[in-house]
Amino acid sequence: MNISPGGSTPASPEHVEPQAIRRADYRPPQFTIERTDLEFDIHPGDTRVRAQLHVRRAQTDARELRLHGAPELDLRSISIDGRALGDNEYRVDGAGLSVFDAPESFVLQTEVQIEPEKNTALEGLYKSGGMYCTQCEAEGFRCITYYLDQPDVLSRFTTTVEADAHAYPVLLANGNLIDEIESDGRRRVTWEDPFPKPSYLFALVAGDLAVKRDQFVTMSGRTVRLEIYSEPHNIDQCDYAMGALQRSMRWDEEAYGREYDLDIYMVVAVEDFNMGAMENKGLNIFNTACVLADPATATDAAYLRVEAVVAHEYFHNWSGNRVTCRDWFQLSLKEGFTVFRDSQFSADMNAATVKRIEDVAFLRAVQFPEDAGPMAHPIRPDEYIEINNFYTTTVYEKGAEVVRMLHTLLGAEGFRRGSDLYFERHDGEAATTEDFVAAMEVANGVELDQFRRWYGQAGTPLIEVRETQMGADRHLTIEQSCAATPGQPEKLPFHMPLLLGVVDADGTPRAAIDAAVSTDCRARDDGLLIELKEPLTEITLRDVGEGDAVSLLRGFSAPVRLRRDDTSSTLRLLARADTDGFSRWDAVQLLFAREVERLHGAARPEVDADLLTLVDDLLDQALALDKDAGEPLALLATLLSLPAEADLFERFRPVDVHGVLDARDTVRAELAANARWTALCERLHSAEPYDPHAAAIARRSLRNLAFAYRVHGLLRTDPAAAGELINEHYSAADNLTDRRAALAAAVSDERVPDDLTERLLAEFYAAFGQHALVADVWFGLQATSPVPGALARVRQLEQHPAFDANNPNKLRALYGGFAMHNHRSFHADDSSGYRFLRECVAALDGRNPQVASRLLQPLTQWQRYEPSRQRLMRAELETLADVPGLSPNVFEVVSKSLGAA
Ligand code: HT7
Ligand code: ZN
Repeated sequence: MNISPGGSTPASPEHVEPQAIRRADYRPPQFTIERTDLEFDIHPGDTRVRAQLHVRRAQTDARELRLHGAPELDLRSISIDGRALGDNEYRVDGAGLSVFDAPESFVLQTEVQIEPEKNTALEGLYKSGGMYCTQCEAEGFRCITYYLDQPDVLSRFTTTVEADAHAYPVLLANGNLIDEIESDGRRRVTWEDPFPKPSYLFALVAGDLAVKRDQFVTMSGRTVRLEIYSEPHNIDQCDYAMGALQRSMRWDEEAYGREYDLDIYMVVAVEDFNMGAMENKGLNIFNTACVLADPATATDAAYLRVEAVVAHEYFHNWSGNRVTCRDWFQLSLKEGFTVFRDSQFSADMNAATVKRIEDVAFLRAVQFPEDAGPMAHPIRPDEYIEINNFYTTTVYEKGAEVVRMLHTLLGAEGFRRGSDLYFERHDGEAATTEDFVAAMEVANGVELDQFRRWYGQAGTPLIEVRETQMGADRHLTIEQSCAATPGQPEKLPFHMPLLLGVVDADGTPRAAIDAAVSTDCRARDDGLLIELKEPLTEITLRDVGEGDAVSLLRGFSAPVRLRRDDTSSTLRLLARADTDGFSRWDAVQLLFAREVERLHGAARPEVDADLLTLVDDLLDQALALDKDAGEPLALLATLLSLPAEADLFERFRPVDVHGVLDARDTVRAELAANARWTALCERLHSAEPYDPHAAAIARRSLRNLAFAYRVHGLLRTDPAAAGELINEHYSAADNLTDRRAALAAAVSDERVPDDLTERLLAEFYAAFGQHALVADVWFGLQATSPVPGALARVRQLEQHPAFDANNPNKLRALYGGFAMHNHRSFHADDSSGYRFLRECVAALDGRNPQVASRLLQPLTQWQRYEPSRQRLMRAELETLADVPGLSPNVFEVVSKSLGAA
């Protein structure tokens, strides 16, 4: 029986045009929920959720209590202070429940029936394999029960879970375990979380799980129990995550003075998960891809990801949970700050410069296009239709860059003073980005008014630098501007740090810089820090002659595009000799990119001799290093890598996809002809067993790069020998990183003998395909293969028994791999790639709108391409827009990218 909808009929969700929610409309809650007591009675097909909400009026004129609730909730009973409500006292509709005349303070009791087994959207309570688990951020709690499902309502939760004792012996929720009993084959446990929290941090898990246990002694001497749960067959892959968790806990104490607060910290690994992981209070839930790691099932990149995500979720305990967000427009308050914190941590644990380079490469390849496209938004957006569409690289990664700039401007100590004050002032509160900036200001006695523009203005600023030689001095004019973005035609100048240095013509980095600057500036160990504020800044660098090179934007001190009229010789000097690793990498990348530009459409595709000499020099530097040298090897691996295809597309307007890829292939072929790759590959060989530490990762990254170039060199002259080399590399591998490198080479070129590629793929699947995450690697490699026929292969793989169209990791590996990383096939001239993606998204939208709208992203970038291609891409978006009953998620992305919203 369903006692809803009370007095009225719910509107059919298909016919309601999704409405935008605006930041300016924020109002404090009318009611608060002081205590939340939940009881889950889990029966497959009939799960009941009983909620007792201790509600108090927060605004004197409030009468109607409006609770959020998804249309799937089946209300079975409702009462206030023990009295059942009559039909005229409440109403249920498609978005929630209203209690018309709510008293000042009362206990609202509801019981709903839900069906987690049918929940394919993976929001709320759902089933992943044999286990029940939850995902409540951002608005999933309303799929579990009627509630004030908004982050500014903080409540103390007690959670009782009851389920079949045999099938679900492990029953977890937030906080500390306070009761457990078993009778009549049912197990019943109660958890109490002493920290008030918003509903998005609620979590529950029920399953037959194995556990890995350890502990951590905090800086004040408390012992915290640490538990990582997974399905039994994965439990041996949880040791690395446990170590990463302990390192994170120690680091947060040392770097930020933050100590863990509960007596237990639990992590649960689940296979079906929409994102990477979730920081629920005391009970993190992780995508298996971000927690499991062993040499056979995780690449080096996966190990680093596990370490970073474990740290990220742990750091949220302070930046997110103890201090949470007032509303979802403030998302970057917790995400930008926490990404910044996890990047500092990863830099401290591993090769710091390479971490910085990877972060910048990702920002440029993904966030810059977003900031220049139809979905561009400030890190603190002004409106959204579907909040899940705003978990973006802008909010996360650009948000982290904004926090990093504060760190640069205030210095490490000033920043720490600011973060201490922020945590002290707002502990236990729902805060805003404004509160964060204000704490930084007050703690440092500075004024950051102009800096605040970073929170409100979208778009990537452009910094244009003109250099003029004036006798013995170099004069720089630095202009900043920012192009219009949707809804923001005009931009005001930003306040940003620009870190610069000088390298003398003979390759000596300048220790001290003598400069006259039209704005605030100060000398630091790593260069001269200039605070850009005006549209135009003038700098005179004394005693900087013709052949000396100015290193601009060291460490990528601000998230900007830099345009400079420098010569190739300046870039080569910086590439060889700058003290700043990022700046060296940036110089080489620019040289490569300019070469691709020059060769694009050139009559004679001959690669510049000076560029090849630079590569020779870098290879000589690599050959001179010890194979355990660590960071310098890792840096050389990044210096010697060609810009990613997506990075190169950023440099062309319009993008001639196939022409750019052809030019990139020409440069790669020329680099691959260098005989030093063979020597390097051999020199970096190691007989040591697999080790996931920084020095070993550095060695493997350069060795596998050398191997890939070697294969490409041989493919031109002797494909059979190239095949032999691939086969050897595969057979000698004792870990997934090397095995994957061999397979990537096997699928990378049509000249690799077919039978070898097929044999290796089959052997790999037979040996490791039973591990879901390795199967994802296998799907991904084939989906991204530039060899003709990739789409047919992807269609075949959709039918493979290991492919599961409801598992986000599989969808990302196969569809995401194809649409985001297989530029040759996705951009096939006959539009087949675009059509395929549109069909996938349309089919998926009804089952999992969050993943569907994310997968759609490559089509939304249509403005970047030539007009004929734009038409084809738009046509698919238009077809999708006509599909009846689109989710708000896909509706928002489609309509904004067609310019209709
Ligand atoms: N705070 C979390 C963001 C999130 C999420 C996680 C899993 C599934 C759906 C989700 N929606 C939002 C993860 C984080 O940034 O730490
Ligand atoms: Zn986060």
